[in-house]
Amino acid sequence: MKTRVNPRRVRSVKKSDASGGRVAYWMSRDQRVRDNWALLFADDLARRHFAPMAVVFCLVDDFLGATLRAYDFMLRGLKETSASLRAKGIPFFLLKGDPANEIPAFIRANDVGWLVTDFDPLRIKRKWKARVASKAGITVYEVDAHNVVPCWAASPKQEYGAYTLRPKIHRSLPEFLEIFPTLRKSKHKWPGRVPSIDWGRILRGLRVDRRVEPVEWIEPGEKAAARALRRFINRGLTRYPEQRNDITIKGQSDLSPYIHFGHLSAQRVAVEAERSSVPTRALEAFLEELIVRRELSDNFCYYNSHYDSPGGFPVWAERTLKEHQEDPREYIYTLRELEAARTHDDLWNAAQREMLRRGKMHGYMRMYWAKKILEWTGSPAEAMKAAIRLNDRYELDGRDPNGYAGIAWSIGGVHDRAWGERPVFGKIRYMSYKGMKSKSDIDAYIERYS
Ligand code: FAD
Ligand code: FO1
Repeated sequence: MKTRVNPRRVRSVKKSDASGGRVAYWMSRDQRVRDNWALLFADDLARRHFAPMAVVFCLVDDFLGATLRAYDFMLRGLKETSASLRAKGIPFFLLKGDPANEIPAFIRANDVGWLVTDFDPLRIKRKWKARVASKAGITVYEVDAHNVVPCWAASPKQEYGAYTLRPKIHRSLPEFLEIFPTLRKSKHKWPGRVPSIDWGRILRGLRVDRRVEPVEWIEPGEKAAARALRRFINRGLTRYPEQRNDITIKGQSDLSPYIHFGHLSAQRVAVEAERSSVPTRALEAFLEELIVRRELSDNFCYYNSHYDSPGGFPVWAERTLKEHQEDPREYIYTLRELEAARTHDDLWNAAQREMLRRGKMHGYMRMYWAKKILEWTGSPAEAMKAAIRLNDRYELDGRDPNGYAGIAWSIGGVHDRAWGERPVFGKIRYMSYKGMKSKSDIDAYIERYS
């Protein structure tokens, strides 16, 4: 089919020779209009079949422990996206409930002949998609609109670490790190009424934990994301290598909430960064995180079904942690104590408070934060559960493959190698308070989050 989307970004989840009808893009991970390969593919498909096209989003109340903080950010972004779609003549439908029921019902009620979905390696999404595909009775496509190099094209298996995935990614960049075509105005009008959406009522009606409040420091949505990108490229990118690990300043891009919810395409970030005149060293350091590290997380979650438990650890790590399972723990904290930042370690408490208040802990602190949870709980399994629970409850960018991979790296040596053996950690890389103190002005950081 003539399409402006590289066919290697598209897979058919389900083939059916039933044809005719309309095209629907079931938007989930990539909640944006611009730079969205799934939307572009759905548009091409609709044109080829002279069919109307609509976007549908299915809202659930209980997504991986998300609280009001995450839903407020997401729904405000979706509201903007629905308005941008309307401006292109594309209707946006907001459904509520189990996608396995709501999406097939939408397909039947609206004579949908083709369904396009966006790729997501998380277990819950793959389950949703499989159940929809089995009930839909029509052709279902999956488009990787999140990664620069589609997950399945980058590698056919779980990679050991960044060092094994990097060459495969770099080899594919000339083909995939391309400029996005623009989305044209929809050609075939969707027949019938499109219900208006009362966003206030939707947010009020959500059965979510409202004790974790929205944050004020970041504005959701595509337009705010584009401004944040521009600001970072103009002012932060040049000093990224030196400053990204300095916990006392804003040396990171702060783009992860936008990338997580799909308000901003990582490929757009890479294209704009490459266009800027920043020194190569800064550009390379940034693209290593933005593309290699991030796409390594999708690789891990896609190919390792135990991405959120010790079952996903490499053999050497599982063995060493088992050997040290009975080592005495000098400190043991409950989830409640950790959540309330009530430990003996003032640096760790400050990081926990940054997560509680800001909803985005500094990247360098996240490693120390998770590793201490391994040190202060009864087992790696308990540590994983506590770290994931807190990360997915408070982080704006939580509930993301980056989080599961980051926590598995910290606690279970995923994508890392063995280090000097010590109590509790065995050969898992250790990070000490002293080491943090020697690298950063931890007093300033502690002061800010005291
Ligand atoms: P920048 O340093 O500006 O990086 C830009 C982008 O590159 C990020 O938005 C992200 O997409 C990518 N990136 C940077 N560092 C990493 C990394 N280590 N792994 C994967 N991608 C990376 N990231 C999340 O998006 N959600 C999480 O829930 C999350 N939890 C983490 C938990 C632990 C224990 C660890 C060690 C890391 C975690 N990370 C998570 C990865 C990383 O810390 C964040 O992506 C980063 O801090 C986000 O801030 P930023 O966008 O300002 O980063
Ligand atoms: N995706 C959906 O399709 N429906 C939802 O109701 C939904 C809620 C949600 C809440 C918090 C959050 O962080 C993500 C949420 N997502 C939802 C998924 C999200 O768009 C991403 O696809 C994954 O979290 C990242 O893989």
